[in-house]
Amino acid sequence: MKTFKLLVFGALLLPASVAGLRVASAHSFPEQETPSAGERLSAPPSEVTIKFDAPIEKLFAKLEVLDPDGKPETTGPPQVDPTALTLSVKVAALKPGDYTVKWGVVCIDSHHTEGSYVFTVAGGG
Ligand SMILES: [Cu+2]
Repeated sequence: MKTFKLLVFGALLLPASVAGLRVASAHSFPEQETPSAGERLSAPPSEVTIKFDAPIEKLFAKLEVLDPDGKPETTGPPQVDPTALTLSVKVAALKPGDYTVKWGVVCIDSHHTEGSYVFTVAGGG
């Protein structure tokens, strides 16, 4: 009889944890990147912007732009717009080369997502 009760308890717990996982999948992922991943620009951008598909927490938002040597090229802290969907950062005058954008955000239900991508500033001539 004791064993039967334990089995019933276990069967009740399982669907609850599966439902929990479904809720947890509502994370913030990039919807639009400017410059976009793999883009080759003829003129250097003045800022890098990522629009997310779900609101992000301002306090934990990170956005870095690294030059080919891994040196940061941002000229200020990342900004989150009032809709909490867009993260942007100003960058220095970028020389031709490949630049890595690294982002990390926490969505409003506290889940962390992060990623990186590369864009290229084309050389003159
Ligand atoms: Cu989430």
